[in-house]
Amino acid sequence: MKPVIIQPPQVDWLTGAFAQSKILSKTTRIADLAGVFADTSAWQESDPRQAVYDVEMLDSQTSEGNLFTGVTHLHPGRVGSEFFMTRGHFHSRREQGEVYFGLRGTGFLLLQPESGKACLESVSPGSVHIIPGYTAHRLINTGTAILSALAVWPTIAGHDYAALAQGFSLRVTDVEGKIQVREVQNG
Ligand code: PAN
Ligand code: ZN
Repeated sequence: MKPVIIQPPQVDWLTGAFAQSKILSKTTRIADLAGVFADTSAWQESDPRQAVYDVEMLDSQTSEGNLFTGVTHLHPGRVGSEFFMTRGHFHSRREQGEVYFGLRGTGFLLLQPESGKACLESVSPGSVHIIPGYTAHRLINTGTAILSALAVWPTIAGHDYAALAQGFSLRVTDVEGKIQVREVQNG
């Protein structure tokens, strides 16, 4: 019997662009991120239609044991002095982890365990980030170009955004051209 050779999806490692497969896309704009940035008046004054990040995902089937593969393209920018970032989440199934791979741009992956101290990992092309279970995660773009990161996570993990309504405990801002990390209470 002739072996079947399948052409798998392709990703461009320099840009994170997928090719040759069915892609699901979602853009998150300033208007979608109420309560996410510390400076509420700066958020209100920002263009609500401005795209903050785009997520492109392979169309995988959700079932126990299956994995999602997606790329987040986080635009450069700030709300007030705070750098653009993803909303961030715990997985609904708290024990489920995830892996992020930095593709382009520079920034941080903010990791906040359910119990314990939050920390930042530097994201850059080639960086590998093992996100353990029970750990909320958020990307922050501290550069002037798009930050793109590839992620692989269990389809059953789910996203719990509500648990972080009070915010993460670290804020990353631009203070006169310098990156400043501040510890805060309740976001
Ligand atoms: C990522 C994130 C993506 C967007 O694919 O979902 O970066 O961030 P938010 O979901 O916090 O808006 C992931 O971590 N999936 O589990
Ligand atoms: Zn996740």
